[in-house]
Amino acid sequence: MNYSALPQGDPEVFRILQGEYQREHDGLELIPSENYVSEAVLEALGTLMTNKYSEGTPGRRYYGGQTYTDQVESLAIARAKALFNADHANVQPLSGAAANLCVYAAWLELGDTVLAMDLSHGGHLTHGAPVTFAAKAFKFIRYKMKDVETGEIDYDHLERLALEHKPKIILAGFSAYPRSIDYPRMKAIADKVGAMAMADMAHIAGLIAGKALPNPLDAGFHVMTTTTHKTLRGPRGAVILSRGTPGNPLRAPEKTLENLPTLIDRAVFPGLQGGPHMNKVMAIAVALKEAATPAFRQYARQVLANAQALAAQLMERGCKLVTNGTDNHMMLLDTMASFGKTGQEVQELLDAVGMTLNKNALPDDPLPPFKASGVRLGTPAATSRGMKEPEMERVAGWIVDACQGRAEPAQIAAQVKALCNAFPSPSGKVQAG
Ligand code: DSN
Repeated sequence: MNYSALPQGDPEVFRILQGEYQREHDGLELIPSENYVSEAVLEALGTLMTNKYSEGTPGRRYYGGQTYTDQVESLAIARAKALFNADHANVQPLSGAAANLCVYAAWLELGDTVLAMDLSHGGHLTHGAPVTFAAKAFKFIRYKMKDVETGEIDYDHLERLALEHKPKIILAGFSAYPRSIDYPRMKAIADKVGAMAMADMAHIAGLIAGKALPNPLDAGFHVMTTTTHKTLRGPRGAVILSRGTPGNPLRAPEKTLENLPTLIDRAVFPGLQGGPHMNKVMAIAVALKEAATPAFRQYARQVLANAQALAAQLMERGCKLVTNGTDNHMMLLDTMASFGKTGQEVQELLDAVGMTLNKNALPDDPLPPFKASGVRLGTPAATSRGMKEPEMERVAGWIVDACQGRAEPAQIAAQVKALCNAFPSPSGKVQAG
């Protein structure tokens, strides 16, 4: 994009933007939750829609002047519903954490129980980690993998926990789990104990939209939350999708599964948020249109193919992956077992040669999270640049060479930069002029 007002108005900020552009242009992004938005999404995000307050929902706002906010939010809602086969979508949550809290607030009373994946087995902080406010407000019970060598969730134990604790929500979802989830089995357990079935699909929403992975809503889940900026390739934001009958959010409905859409709308506003960010809603609408194209389906398939290739190449070079592979876009590399180095050490080593990933606790990790015994890496961003299996083979080689000290860091860094420059980011350039 060409910038004219910013370089003149605030050269200090523009220099920082140029620095980030260069970092993204020259570096290989392997953090599995990051991606690149298109220039169309970027343009929508940087519009004057940011000027407008629009508390409420389309057609039922508290302030005047809502002709165009209503149009754009209605468009985003319709696109989200069509893409994910949902009865209702709320596109206002400011982030994934806010979206999850809104669902808890919509359905639970203080002290109610949620059954969710253990943080150290791949669950997310917002699924009840003790440091969160949600963990003070609600009671979280945790399920785990049965066997970390296969990654299969222990569904029998999950069912026993559900029967014992009678949770109000059974939550499927993760931020560091490389395997598939048996949604029909989890939904059947939720039905058995009268729980709401909720899926947090933040990491794989783009792969669901691209029909490369199954949709929990098709398996009967009642609610699905997702961020919009990971595999979905939109701006930073979130969407709550649900089954049920959307009603008038100005009236408090009975707490029934049928009323979930209205309960969720009321939990978002006025329950937990104020005015939505309409420039972001506009950018989400653009990203959802892109995600409905055949090209995006091809992208989703290639993300998985690249992850398979990267995992296979790493294991061929002697690396230990948690669960010995992946079914999705990410993998967890056991850096202690593979290189005798902590996750933090490997993160820093690879940062120095232009490859970005994140240290990550492994299942029941004895090390503290700031050191960790592994790293988490994935293929969504590299695939957005057009990289395919041959590039994944080179990436695996550089990771192992850098961690084993088999090549000069400067030499690896030069190769990483040359590869990245040959596959430009879809977010375009940052230029003054
Ligand atoms: N920070 C996101 C991730 O990396 O998985 C989730 O919050």
